[in-house]
Amino acid sequence: MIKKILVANRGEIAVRIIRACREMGIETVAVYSEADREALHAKLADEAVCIGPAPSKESYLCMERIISATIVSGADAIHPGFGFLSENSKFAALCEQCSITFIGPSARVIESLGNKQEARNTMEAAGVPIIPGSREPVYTVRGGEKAASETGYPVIIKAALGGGGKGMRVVYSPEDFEAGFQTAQKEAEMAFGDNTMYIEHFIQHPRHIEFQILADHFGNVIHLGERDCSIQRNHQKMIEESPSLALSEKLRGKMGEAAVKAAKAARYTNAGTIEFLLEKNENFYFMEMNTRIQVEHPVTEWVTGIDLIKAQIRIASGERLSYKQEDVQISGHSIECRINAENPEKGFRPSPGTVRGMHLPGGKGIRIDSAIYSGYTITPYYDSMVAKLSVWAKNRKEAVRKMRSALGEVIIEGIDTNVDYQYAILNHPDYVAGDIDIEFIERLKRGV
Ligand code: MV4
Repeated sequence: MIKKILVANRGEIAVRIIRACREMGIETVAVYSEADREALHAKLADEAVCIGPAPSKESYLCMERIISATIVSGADAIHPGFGFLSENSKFAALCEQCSITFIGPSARVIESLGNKQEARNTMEAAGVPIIPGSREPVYTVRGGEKAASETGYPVIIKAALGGGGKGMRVVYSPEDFEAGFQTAQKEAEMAFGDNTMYIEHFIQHPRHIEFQILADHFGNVIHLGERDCSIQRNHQKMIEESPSLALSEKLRGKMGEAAVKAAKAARYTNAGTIEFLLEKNENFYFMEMNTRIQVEHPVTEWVTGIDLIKAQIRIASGERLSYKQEDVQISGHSIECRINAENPEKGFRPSPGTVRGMHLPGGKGIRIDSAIYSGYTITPYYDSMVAKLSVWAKNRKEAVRKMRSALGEVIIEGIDTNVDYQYAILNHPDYVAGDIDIEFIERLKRGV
């Protein structure tokens, strides 16, 4: 039984977790940095502990301070949210050593899936389709060239500890391999302190489709359908939806089965996400597995009716999954837009500042996940996402209309936001037709 949870995060996800705990009768402890004294999560929790100065390294990323706050406050579990320490296997291991329940998979599983090269091999062995490429880690230009020519150009060079686009280079021909490899490897060394690389064939114009899974400690694994996250720029998702227009019932079944197989092969527990690339011809490939709750989880909650944060807490408490695969019904359509404090006309430059006044939409089928309020000052220290707007309607057409209507209502004075940019996407003929892939925003920028 978990009685008290320390939320090792900030912003809207911290608020989201605190709300779930309160509904479950679980006490909450917030942690906050000196820059977050007035932050909503610190106000809403039962207790709040200051864990250090504004820079993340000295506060939200500081394991020792977070563990100390957990022990001092008498919390028996930590929910890491997303980002920060959420996929740090050392942190999960430290929790295990201190007899604190880490709400997520085991440290061992986080570490093993954090190595994307290793994860590829695990998935291939389990019969999950992977992208053609190297089976062994690659450390040298020579080794990489050999793997690339065996794989076939174009190739993508990736860092074993990468993900999210860091330490990655696309190479279209052998002449460009050496330069691409060296840049990618240098980036990997800088970002992860590790120069292990691997090579994959570069898949062009795919969709990013990810499957939500839940796995308990008794070997039960189910999937909750997919999210289409193709609308992104610079590896930052902007709009997510569920279900994806690209999946027939049959393909959903096949990919869902592969996702469950992947989770079982990894001996996964708690909530997780299997990322796939999906080609127009319906070929799909495992890309990586994320071991955290994700920003875009609300669209899955809308179409399944399942509260994913509560599910995570129940699984971590040792409860069995209360639903079987056949109990999971995907109903209607959901879309989420990320609202960021940034200026799309100035290269999406962050726009911190004080919220002078605001109005956020509401009504049937409209949900806001946010931690801003009128008078709140958005600081430049953390990421620029200030709210998530998600909607549900019985089909995609109505969900698109509802999202346009809701975006049209948003007023946030005092800072710049991407709301008008999001509105423009919701009116783009390709988006409306559901004709999207991961290059959508690139094409929009180039005006094609
Ligand atoms: C790829 C790919 C095409 N082919 N791998 C981007 C981040 C990291 N998770 C892996 N990524 C990609 N890997 C192969 N073999 C294209 C991307 C990619 C991408 C994937 C999903 C969503 C947006 C993306 C944007 C650029 C590149």
